[in-house]
Amino acid sequence: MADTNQIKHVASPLARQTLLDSNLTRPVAGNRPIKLLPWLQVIKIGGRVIDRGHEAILPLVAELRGLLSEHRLLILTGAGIRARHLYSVGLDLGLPVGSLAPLAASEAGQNGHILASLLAPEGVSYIEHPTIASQLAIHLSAARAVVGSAFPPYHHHEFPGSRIPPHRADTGAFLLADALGAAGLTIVEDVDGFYSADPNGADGKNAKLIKETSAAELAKHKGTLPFDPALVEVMANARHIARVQVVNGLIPGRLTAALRGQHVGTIIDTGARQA
Ligand code: GWN
Ligand code: ATP
Repeated sequence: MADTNQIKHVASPLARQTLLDSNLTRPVAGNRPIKLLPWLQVIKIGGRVIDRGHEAILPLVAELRGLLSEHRLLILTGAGIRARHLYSVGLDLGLPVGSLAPLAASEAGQNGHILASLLAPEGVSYIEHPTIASQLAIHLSAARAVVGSAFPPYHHHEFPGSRIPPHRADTGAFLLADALGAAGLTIVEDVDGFYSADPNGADGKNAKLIKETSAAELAKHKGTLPFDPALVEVMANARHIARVQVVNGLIPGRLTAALRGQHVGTIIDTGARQA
């Protein structure tokens, strides 16, 4: 019975804390997490790029193929136009946000399956969410890159603050890149970067490309963004990813240049600080 006593009295600096008081938990939980895959480059491909079909997809696939000798990649895909359609049908039927989240996520997954099929000759496969969660390293030991869904698998746990799932592909890609301590995250869009206003909107002609910004500035931006607003909130609490570059995936060479450290789109400074 002495053993049972030992287990009951296992020493832990948090054993007597509530976990709710950050002043008490900080000495134990306030340090920086380790980087799990510090050599990994994460690329989020916008669903709207894939929606354009072969004219946009094939040059991008050729570019990704060319990057494989330089980088080890986690390529994550967004949901695009099919998710917009899904939201409109689902909202019309009154579906709750927790039902819409997995339905939209499945569209992101489909785009990933499409991209992975085209990269299959290079040894690239689509890997499932549970595989990303627990077997990413072994898959990246077997191949230079893998493809997955950028959507976070929140399902019925999606936050009920709005009717459209707030945590979508950009947020999911950032959460993963930051959690893995990746070398970088590049977001591939169908526009040159973040503009003062939607370049495809009514006042598009007057929109100006903003080449450098920060999560704090984006949080104050009044108009629309080319990514989920939740991404900005998550960036403010980043632990590793200090900068994200948003680039145009319709212009060959931009993604390659970004991964070589060149400034070819909008660079966003996140809230990540060296501890
Ligand atoms: O189905 O394309 O993973 O990688 O959020 O869950 O809705 O699932 O509910 O491993 O677990 O549709 O079936 O689908 O996109 O998410 O996957 O083909 O349980 O490989 O079965 O966390 O792919 O899918 O949609 O990503 O984003 O079977 Mo799909 Mo997605 Mo596949 Mo995944 Mo969700 Mo699984 Mo999951 Mo569900
Ligand atoms: P998914 O999230 O499904 O992957 P995506 O990222 O490819 O989709 P959107 O989320 O629609 O696509 O974001 C890209 C679009 O955002 C652009 O086509 C552009 O019209 C629009 N946009 C809105 N506001 C801005 C802005 N301030 N600057 C640049 N683009 C903007």
